[in-house]
Amino acid sequence: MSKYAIFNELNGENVHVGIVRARWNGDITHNLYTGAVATFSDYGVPHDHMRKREVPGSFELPWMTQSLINTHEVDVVLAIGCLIQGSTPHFEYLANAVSNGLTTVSLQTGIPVVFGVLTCLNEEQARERSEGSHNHGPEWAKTAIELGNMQTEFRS
Ligand code: RBF
Repeated sequence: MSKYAIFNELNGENVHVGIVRARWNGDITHNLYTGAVATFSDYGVPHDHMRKREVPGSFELPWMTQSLINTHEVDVVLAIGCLIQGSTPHFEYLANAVSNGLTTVSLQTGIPVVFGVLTCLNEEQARERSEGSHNHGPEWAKTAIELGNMQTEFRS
């Protein structure tokens, strides 16, 4: 039995997606991002339906997500970041702010937001979740396609 979501057939050709990547822990978020973009393409999301943005760190993800939504050019946003616990409580503050921020943006705008933020105790955990067949980027992209299609149905 898989603990991960099973996806039914996905077709991304009508989905407009925003993809926001935080540059902190940049090797990790780069892998997550490239895995996600490749999967969007594999499932038919045209390149000109992808709005790509970068921000310095995860704390900035909610604001950029909201800004993309305000353009009315996206049906769904995938926000990608990687928080790695340090020796201060900063990690908890950031993780709370980012998860609450993305939830608030999604519920206040009515546009689905995919939580593509790894919260890891160390770099090894982050690598495990962003490399090879364990890369979470592709799975988040599939989630975004499913939700983007639902969103366009609600609108029509
Ligand atoms: N941003 C991340 O995306 N991941 C992190 O692990 C991370 N750790 C941080 C630790 C400290 C002590 C500070 C000051 C910032 C960190 N940030 C991290 C950056 C944060 O998300 C944001 O970009 C900056 O605080 C500027 O608003």
